[in-house]
Amino acid sequence: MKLFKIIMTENNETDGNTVTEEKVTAKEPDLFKVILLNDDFTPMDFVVEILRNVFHHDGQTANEIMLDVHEQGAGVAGVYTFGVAETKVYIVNNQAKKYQFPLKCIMEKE
Ligand code: TYC
Repeated sequence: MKLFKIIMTENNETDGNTVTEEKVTAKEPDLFKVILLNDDFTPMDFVVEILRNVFHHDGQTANEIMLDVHEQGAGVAGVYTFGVAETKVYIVNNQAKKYQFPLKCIMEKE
């Protein structure tokens, strides 16, 4: 979905008349980082599976991101438009809850 910004400008013509112009410019949508938070209990394999299945990372990248979260406390799983980010956050938190792991996922505007 593309959003558009409409800019109204007023030009003063040489004859003294004023014409109002409408300029339409494309506006890129806001982007949101989907962030995984570390905890001491969620198994590493579970986080890797989440990164593969929900964020479509390959095995090696999923493992690298998981280890980064494990070592740094938090890490970016992906960057998406609002609705996609919101859905992924919901899926991750829902899966964690289902398997009774404390894994938490949040989103943050870029
Ligand atoms: N720290 C967890 C462990 O040692 C692994 C882990 C990684 C948990 C990333 C959450 O987002 C996370 N089992």
